Amino acid sequence: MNLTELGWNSFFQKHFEEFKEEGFIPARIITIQKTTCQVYCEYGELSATVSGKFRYETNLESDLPAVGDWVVATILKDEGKAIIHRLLPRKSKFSRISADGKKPIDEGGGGAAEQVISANIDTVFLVSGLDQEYNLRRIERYLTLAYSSEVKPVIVLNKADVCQDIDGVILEVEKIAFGVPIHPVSAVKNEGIDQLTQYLQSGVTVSLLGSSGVGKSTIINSLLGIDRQEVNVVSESTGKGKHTTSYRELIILPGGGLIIDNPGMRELQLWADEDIIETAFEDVEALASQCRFRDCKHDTEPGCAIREAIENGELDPGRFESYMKQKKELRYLELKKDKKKAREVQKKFGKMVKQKLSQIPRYKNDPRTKKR
Ligand SMILES: Nc1nc2c(ncn2[C@@H]2O[C@H](COP(=O)(O)OP(=O)(O)O)[C@@H](O)[C@H]2O)c(=O)[nH]1
Ligand SMILES: [Mg+2]
Ligand SMILES: [Zn+2]
Repeated sequence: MNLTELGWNSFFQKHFEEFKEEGFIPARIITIQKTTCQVYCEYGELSATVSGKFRYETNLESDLPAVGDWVVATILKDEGKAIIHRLLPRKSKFSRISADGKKPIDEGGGGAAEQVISANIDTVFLVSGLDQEYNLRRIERYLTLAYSSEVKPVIVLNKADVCQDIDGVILEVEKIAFGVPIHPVSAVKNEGIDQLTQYLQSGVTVSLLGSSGVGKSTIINSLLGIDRQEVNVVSESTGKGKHTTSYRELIILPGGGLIIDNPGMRELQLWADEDIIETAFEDVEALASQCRFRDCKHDTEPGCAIREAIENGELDPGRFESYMKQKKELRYLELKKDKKKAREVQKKFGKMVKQKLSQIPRYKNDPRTKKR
């Protein structure tokens, strides 16, 4: 397998240079299970684990490998396995708030912890279903995420076969997605899927984002032209003779191009910088700048350009609501992020103190010994 076909380029090459001499090789993460991953490298597909040192030195979940990451690895030739020693810098990434981040710090949660969903993405397909689950506000959320990741978004409206008014929907989506390409498709009927291949040139990585059930896997099957089950569900015998199923998330398409499925995505917890709202809600921000008062809450203030625009039908009240909601959400996240940072500093300091303490020789009845 050629590294360029896997998405390798001068950006990664530059960062890999310092490791080249020492017998390290670059590898790309294609799937992650609990403690092992599958990687692609010049030797093909291998299972890999993160080295103890790497894990120990990493305080943040987001600094560990995610699907799509390029890593610095060594090969254990006899075992046909790889060890991951480092993460190469990411060109782009999608993140959300990790499950751990939902609990407040004083209840043992991690404040707002970042969980990287996928890394080194060139283009993202924001997939929605045109069935009863269709929701313009959700597309807005995914767009905010795409803008904050600096990845080129493409809106894919799947299940066109069950939609009565595709043109109407497209008009509506166009209004919230300035200049973003929109493709209505039907994955089950294999209609419109060929329009998507233009984004999938060799070495280009496309990630699919969308709630579960919108048809991401079906789209991938359709692009592959074969049932993915046959291609990707690899049964591995573990030592105990138990069969586990490894789910490959980064897939190489026959025509070149790499695609990342994101299975198990439930509702989207935004992870973005607060100021991305200016890009995602350019239209609302432009109106807000015309309000009489700079700190207008767009509530009851006189001379509010936003309320005026809503009254005369220029601004969809639903979009305004989304704007206020996302703004509030990201402001809140910003506060939680700071707490998280504080905790990390504490943790690092704690580690240092522990290390120093362990260097002091133990004495009789030393509480450090007793604790064990
Ligand atoms: N009507 C219709 N159903 C679809 C289409 N694409 C997928 N589905 C159905 O939607 C359900 C969820 O599809 P799946 O690919 O598993 O969604 P995922 O969770 O996003 O991967 C399945 O029952 C599919 O058969 C489509 O184009 N039209
Ligand atoms: Mg799926
Ligand atoms: Zn206002």
